[in-house]
Amino acid sequence: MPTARFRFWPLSLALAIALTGCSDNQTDRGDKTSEAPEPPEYPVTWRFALEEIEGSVQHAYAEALKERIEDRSDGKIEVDIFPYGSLGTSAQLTELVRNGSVSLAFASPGHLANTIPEVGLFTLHYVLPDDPEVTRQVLASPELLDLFEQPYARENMKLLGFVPEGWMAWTANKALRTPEDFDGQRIRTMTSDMAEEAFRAYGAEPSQAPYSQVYSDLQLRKIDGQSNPVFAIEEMDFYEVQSTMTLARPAQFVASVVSNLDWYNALPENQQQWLDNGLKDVAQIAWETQEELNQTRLEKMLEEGHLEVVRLTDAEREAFRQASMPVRDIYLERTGESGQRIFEQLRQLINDTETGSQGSAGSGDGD
Ligand code: 6CS
Repeated sequence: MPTARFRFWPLSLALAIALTGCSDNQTDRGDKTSEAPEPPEYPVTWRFALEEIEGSVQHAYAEALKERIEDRSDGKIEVDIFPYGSLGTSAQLTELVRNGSVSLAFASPGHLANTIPEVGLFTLHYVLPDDPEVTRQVLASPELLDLFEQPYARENMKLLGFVPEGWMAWTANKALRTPEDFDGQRIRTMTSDMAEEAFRAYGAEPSQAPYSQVYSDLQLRKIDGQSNPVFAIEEMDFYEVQSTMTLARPAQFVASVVSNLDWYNALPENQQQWLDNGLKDVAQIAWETQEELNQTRLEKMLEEGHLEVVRLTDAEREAFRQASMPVRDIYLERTGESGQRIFEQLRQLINDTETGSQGSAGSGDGD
């Protein structure tokens, strides 16, 4: 167990935070009895809950956002970062943001898709393009955020941005070169039904588990494999208890940054701007960070020699792409018109972006 880097104290802190309520935020919009709102008492603290530990892509993003917001607000806003292990599992973090106990949180679609079925889109394989520059542009586009605004708002969350964290890689105790290689493999997925479907389509026996449980389940052989970006496989030490990592580039790991919707809407204008501008500032930094972390940690694992790395050929990937097609129908059945609209518009957005960025960078394995 990666105890040196990861400790899990879900109940105590989560409870303390739930009891003390959300950040010490302003009342200037909520006080309906006074005509001129009281200026907020500064500094105001915003709590930011992460699904990943220190040193991760989410942590680098949160640190960069904290710096920008604290700078832009001249210290009037303080951002407190809670790395994974200090508050709870992804599902618990989503609850904390929905009930207003934390201001900001990461919420990965793989965990969120039971609550917001539309985000199950990001668990589908071979939907996002191969070209990393196109992917970056699509995920950063305001049009994509608009598509998901309502589904998040329905659950009292404000979608603030999508953060790509790199290609998903599969680890197991054998190479996974063909869909048949998945036959009977017990593969851990994130905690939504949609996340399981991608692997069921290959003949695997998927099961859901929180991130914090994956290492011990692999070590105890309760599961045979799992899927995560390379940087995470290294930092969560999964490579210690798996023999082989297969690079099939099936999907980007995409996280979303969210806040409580009422909290966001009640922010004074200047605070909303500090937040919105801070988010814009960090989008590019996040992209560069994930590229760097995925590359350097791949090199580190290769150097340590624990793990065999298998890169699939285009023909091998094509077999997985074919096998993954029925999962799109499952997504469309579960999301109805709303999912259909989002799926079609995403494809349109990809086409438009590809047309507009012909001649951009190559496949950028980074995986
Ligand atoms: O596999 C998971 O559950 C997690 N993986 C990453 C890289 N980030 C957060 C998520 O919870």
